[in-house]
Parts: sequence; structure tokens; C-alpha cells
Amino acid sequence: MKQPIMKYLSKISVALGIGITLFTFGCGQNQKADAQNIKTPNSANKRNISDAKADVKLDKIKLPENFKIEVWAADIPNAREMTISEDGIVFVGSRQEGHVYAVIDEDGDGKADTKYTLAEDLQMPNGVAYKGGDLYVAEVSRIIRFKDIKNNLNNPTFEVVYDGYPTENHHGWKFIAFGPDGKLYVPVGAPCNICESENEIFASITRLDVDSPNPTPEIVAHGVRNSVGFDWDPKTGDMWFTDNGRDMMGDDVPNCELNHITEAGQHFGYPYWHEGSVKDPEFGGKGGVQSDYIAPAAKLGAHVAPLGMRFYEGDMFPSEYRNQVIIAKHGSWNRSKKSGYVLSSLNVDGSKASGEKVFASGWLDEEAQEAWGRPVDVQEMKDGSLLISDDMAGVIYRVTYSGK
Ligand SMILES: [Ca+2]
Ligand SMILES: [Ca+2]
Repeated sequence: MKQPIMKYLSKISVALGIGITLFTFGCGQNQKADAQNIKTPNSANKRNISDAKADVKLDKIKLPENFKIEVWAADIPNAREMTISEDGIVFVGSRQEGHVYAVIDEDGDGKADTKYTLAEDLQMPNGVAYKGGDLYVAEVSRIIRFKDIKNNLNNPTFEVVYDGYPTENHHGWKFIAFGPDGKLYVPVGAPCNICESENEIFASITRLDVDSPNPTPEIVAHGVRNSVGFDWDPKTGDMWFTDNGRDMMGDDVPNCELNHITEAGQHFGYPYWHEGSVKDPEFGGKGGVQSDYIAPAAKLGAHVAPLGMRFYEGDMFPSEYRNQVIIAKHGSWNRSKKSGYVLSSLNVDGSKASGEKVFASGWLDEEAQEAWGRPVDVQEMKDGSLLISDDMAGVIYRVTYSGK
């Protein structure tokens, strides 16, 4: 991303404001495991992907005028969250595939050439975050770290930072990112479609001080069913996150959400209230009144499955995109007519989010009701182009703008 240090400084004062009322959650054992070799033979973990074939229908993708989409990297099975190092290495998590990849455009021609498989047999390593030369990966119950990853692509090893997150696989895969406070934000999804958990770490977003000798999750947000995407507003330093609404209440209820955290410890409604105003038929009576919970800043449609989201901070796209949130909607499964399968953009101004527009569509064949791809995450490259991961087609796309 652009000017990471400036961004950090502009956000830190806000971040310091959060956190005083945080309460700590001591659920796990602390781990200081020795670095261990992982199951990746040195000779086999590097592959040239410049000629890899992608099974995609790019001519179906609709974008605003003067935008263009291409395949940046093919042969990235089950590509999920992405994070980028300062020198442009794109790290990619996966879910059922169990792999973590490093993908590199060696000659800078806008198309990736090399893929390193950094790890295999991990447990749904959906989340990746890069900081200070190290790559962090979230499995279901633990956070692991590949130190000095850039210099160890051929011989990657990891250490366990923390392994006390719950082991439930249901909504157990995690999106992770470092906040402006330098802490790693780690959600813990509800272990069900709809349920009330005794353990308050479920349906939360936590944060972890990965530099501490004793990392312990602190809960930052309660009542979050399953967030698989968040970012911080570059203007205010505030955290925004997507949340996936519950299933089995019909085609159009409840909406998935875009939420805004203004104070640590806020409760966002689940499992009692959905989309700010829909009382849960089973659990609604057990919670407080509607006004006890933070309503979403924007309703994103029922079952659309909003996953990765980032504030656009680049210069390549037209100026109206600057500071907009771009959200990847993975698409529905629990709806009679499919919805989602798009990227959308919204304006964010302070606490307000408005003007949602479809930015990219075409992964779903509406007539046949069949999808050939599903967007998962978005990441901006240094030049302001936008990468999109697709876990169904197993590719990473790159969107560029050429209108000026
Ligand atoms: Ca290249
Ligand atoms: Ca909510």
C-alpha cells in the first residue's frame, strides 16, 4: 500500500483512543514453539506460472468505462485473503486447500511469473497479514509466523505465535489484518448458523499483540456473526468490517452488513438483532432492546456474503474512488435466486456509508444461475491497480484504469 508509515502515523492517535475499556480474554495457552520445518520440499515449492492456464470468462466481466481486468496469476487454487509486502510479493491464503502461497511478478510486466507454496496441510489458512518482514497466517485455532519470509521463500519455516483460539471449524476460518495500533485483528465466527455461545470469544473480533511474549486476545467487537473482511478508514483511523448475516430466514432477510466500530467493546447485535432492526425469531427475546446494539452503517443485501474489503487509497483509479470501500461479495448459497458474485464500492464519510454501486460483475451467469468464479478479497498494488482473488476459479485478477 502507499506510504505505509504516513498511514500508520495518521491513524495511531485514533487507535490510542480505543482500547482503554478493552477487556482481555485469557482463553489459551501461550505458545513459544520452536521454529519448525513444514511439509514443503525445497525443490518442489517453486513453480513458474507464467504459462498457467486460467479457466475464466473475462469477456463476461463488466466494469465501469476505461477499466480493464486481466488474469494476474493463474494456478492459485482456492485463493482467499491477500497481503502484499513492500516490495510487491503477494501472499495468498486458502481455505480447504490448506496452502499458503507467495506470488511474484518477477519482471514487473503486470503478470505474475512465480508461485512459491509456503505451506501445505494447514487448517483452513484463510488469513494472511504481512508486517515488518514477517508473514502471519491464521489457521482455525492458531496464528503462525514466517519470519523474514522474503529471504526464506525456498525454505519457509514458521513459529506459533498463539494457539488458543477455538478449534471449531464452523466459521472458523479467519481474515486477519494489522490495525494502526500495530496489533493483529482476528475474528472468531459463531460456531453455528444461529446460536448463543457461553464462551464470549465466539461471534467477536479480537486483537492480538504479536510482539508480546504472552499474546492474549482482547475482544474489540461483540455480536459479529462471521466477519471475513475489514480495514481502517485512512482519514479517521476507524475500523470497518463486513459481517455475514444468518441463514434460513428467507431470501431477503437479514441483510449482510458493513459495520463501523467507534469504541472497543461495542455489540453488533448477533444473535439477537440482525441488520439493526430484525429481531431474531429464536434469540431476539433473550437480548436487550434494539437500541442496545450497533446497527450496520450499510446493508449489503441478504446472503451476498461480503468478504474482503479495503479502502482504496491509490492514484490510478478516478478521484471519486479515493477513500471508497471496495467489497468482494462472494455470492449466495442459501437463496432461491443467487445474489452477490460482484465487487461493490461505497462512499464512507466519517460514520456514514452510502451510495453502494456495483463495481465489477459477471462471475454469475444470471440466466443459468451458475457461477464460474467467486471474488473473495481485494488488495491494492503500489501502482494503484487492484488485485481480486477468486477461490472458485483459482486465480488472481488485476484491474487497471486507463482513462487519463
Ligand atoms: Ca511478469
Ligand atoms: Ca449486526
